[in-house]
Formats: sequence, C-alpha cells, structure tokens
Amino acid sequence: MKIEAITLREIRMPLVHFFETSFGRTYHRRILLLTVHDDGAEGWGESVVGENPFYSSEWIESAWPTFTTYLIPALLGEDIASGRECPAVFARVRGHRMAKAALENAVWHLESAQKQLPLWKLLGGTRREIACGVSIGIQDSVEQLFEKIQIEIAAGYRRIKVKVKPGWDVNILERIRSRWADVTLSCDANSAYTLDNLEHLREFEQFNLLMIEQPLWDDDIYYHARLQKEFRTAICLDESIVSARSAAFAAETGACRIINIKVGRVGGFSEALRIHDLCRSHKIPVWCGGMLETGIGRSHNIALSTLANFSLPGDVSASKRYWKEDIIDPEVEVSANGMIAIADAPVTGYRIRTDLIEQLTVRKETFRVK
Ligand code: OSB
Ligand code: MG
Repeated sequence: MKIEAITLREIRMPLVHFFETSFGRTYHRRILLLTVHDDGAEGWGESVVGENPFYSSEWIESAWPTFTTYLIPALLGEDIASGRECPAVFARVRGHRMAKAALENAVWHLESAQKQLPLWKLLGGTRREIACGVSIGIQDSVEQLFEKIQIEIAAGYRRIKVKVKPGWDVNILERIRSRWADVTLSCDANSAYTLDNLEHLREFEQFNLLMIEQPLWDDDIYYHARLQKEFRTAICLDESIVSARSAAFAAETGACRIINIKVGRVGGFSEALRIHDLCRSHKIPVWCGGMLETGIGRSHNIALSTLANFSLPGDVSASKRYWKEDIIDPEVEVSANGMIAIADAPVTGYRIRTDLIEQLTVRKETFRVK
C-alpha cells in the first residue's frame, strides 16, 4: 500500500441519551475520522478521543494538531505492507495512542478493502458471532436506571455494566440486586476511588459482581494489585492498560483477573493483538471496551472481538442505543440472545455512508503526497 492521501475530519453527532460516568456527562459527540487513500481504495479509522481530557489526557483538540503536524506527515507517502508497520512509522511520537490508533486502523481497513478480505480474518479472528453487553451510565434517578436496565435485559444483552461513583454505588448495586438477583452484573468506577475508600469498596463484594472495572487511579497498577489480593471479586483494568507492557506488568503483579481492551486506548490493532495474546498466555480473559463509537469504530471493535480470548461479553452494542442514524449501512444490530453475527463479506461487512458523513462534517483537511 502506498499512502497517497489522508483525510482528517471532525463530525458531530448527538447521542440519543446522555452518557454519564464518574468524570462527567456527554450529550453530543465530536468525532475525528481518518481516511487513507491508495489508488482509488479507501481505509477508514475513527479516533476515540473525547470532547475533553477527562478519560485520558488525549482529547479532540490535542489530537487534531498531532495528526496534522506529526502523524499524517509521518504516514503520508509511506509504502507499507500492513497496519502492523504503523507503530514503527509513529515511534518518534510519544503517547497519543488514540490518534495513532485511528490511522493504524484505517490502514488495516484499507488492506482488507484492497485484498477484498473480511477485516476480522485479517486480524486472525475465528468467532462467527460475538457476545454483547451494555454499559449504562449514571442516571438522574434510580427509576430511570431501572427502566434502562429493564430495556437492555429484555433486548437480550448478556451482561449489564453500570457506572458507579461515590454516592451512586453500593446503594444502587443493592437496589439492582434486590430486583435482578441473577443478572450478570459488573460496575465501572473510571478511577473514582482511592485506597482511602478501601472499606467502602469491600461492600461491593456482597453483590456477586462479574468484575469491578478500574476502581483506582487511571495510571495505577501497583495499588490495584494490592486490592485484587484482598478481593474475591475480579478487578478489571481499563484505563491503566495502555500497552502490552502494562498488560504484562498487570498480569505479573496480579493487579487484575480480567482486562478490557480498547483498541484506541492502546494505540491500534497491532498493540491490541499483542495484549490479546499476552493475556491468553496468562489465562486472563479479555473483552472489548467501547467509547461511544459511531459505526466505523464499532465495526472495528466487532472485528477485534472475533479473536479467541475475547471470551467475555464486550461493550459492543447496537447502533440504535447511541444514534438516531448511524454512519454505516446496515446499522449494527444485536440478536434477541445478545449476539452480533459476523459477516463473511469483505472489509467490515458494513458500508460507510459517505454522503451522510459529508453532511455531518464540520471541518476537514486533506493531505496529499506532493
Ligand atoms: O470506561 O468503558 C469506559 C464510555 C466513554 C468513556 C469510557 C468508558 C465508556 C463506556 C461506554 O463505558 C461503552 C460504550 O457503550 O461504548
Ligand atoms: Mg471502563
């Protein structure tokens, strides 16, 4: 593949319902899309940077100049055989993993388009359907939360995850368990606690949770290891796992029993695959996290989830939970038993609605080889 041109753009899409975590509430998404061009073929990638630097230090306004000043010039004109070569192309730039991932994944997408192969096969996946869970944000009231949980259980989702924070945690989990004693339930704190909350966190143990996701600091592994040693409930790390090396550190120190892989957080498909393989060798099951993606990022998450060690339901759910109208056709649908069927079609199996994307675009720059 010779990368002849790269397009960077921002699109804006309102969520059908706000999404609230311990770090804040989102109503509208601002999303960066990348397109890499080679000889009439296109590859698309979505950056999962947020509207603010609250989940991670990267955000949309740090990503834009990182793309235009460093990452796009580094990739433009390169002759590469696979997305696997992207980390070396971007190696001088420290961090900025979410930005790197969008470009690397666009290259994988382009390769599958040129070879007319399903992306999931290119990644080494084997599953013909994947299991889905949902992540339900903090709501204005317990009644509103119950209504949401009820809808998702009825829709067939295989795991309910609720967001927690101090003041919306033990009280909420207790109410959920008294209504749904057996549902597969987990919680995600997005780093809302410290070791000062240890005794309070212990109360989570009574709710038979599948896991407690990222209870402590976003960059911590050591203190999660201390917590995991004392806890029966599995700890799952999200924010702290940014590379195969941090996953190895977590595995070797016993900081978690489950890992959430987000391809954006770790810098792209090649690093995600390395984490997947490393976790398998340590017998740590993984699942695919979500970042409120449009259909482009979502279809990439689906492809990644076909790998063998993605053995727990992911935060990969139907388009209609997020968007009035998604930018792919067909939209992502989940069956009544909580599964997404994997198509044998080339690339992702979902057509990108370029006309709709143009309408949603608020800024765009194209870079060409001179
Ligand atoms: O921690 O998993 C998280 C959304 C934005 C930022 C962080 C997280 C999330 C989710 C949503 O939980 C998952 C999804 O439905 O896409
Ligand atoms: Mg999380």
